[in-house]
Amino acid sequence: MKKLSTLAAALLAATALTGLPAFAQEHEHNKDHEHHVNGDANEYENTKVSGVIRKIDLENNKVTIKHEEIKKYGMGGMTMNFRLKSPKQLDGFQAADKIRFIPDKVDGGYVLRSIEKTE
Ligand SMILES: [Cu+2]
Repeated sequence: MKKLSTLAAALLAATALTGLPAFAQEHEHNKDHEHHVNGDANEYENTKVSGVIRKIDLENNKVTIKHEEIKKYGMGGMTMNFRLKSPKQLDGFQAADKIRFIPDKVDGGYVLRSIEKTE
């Protein structure tokens, strides 16, 4: 009990020092501020992303692509893996091909929705 009252006293002292406005401000937080509606159309949903195929791994159903910025996911340029919907997606493709593709996020992973060669 002694500890508690000491703590309470300390809190009171702190409150007295900082004053109440700190509390008030915190509760004035704007309730309506930016609520994002789920399923809101992402303006980059169908944007094609440029990249270069680094490695094709059909056994594991994935492809490594060095890609430019992916605005849909706020992702900068990097090299990363994408899961294939089907190994056939990469028929006629090989490492070092310059491509344009559309990624999708499925179950926390990235999937290659579509892919085409550039030039
Ligand atoms: Cu990435």
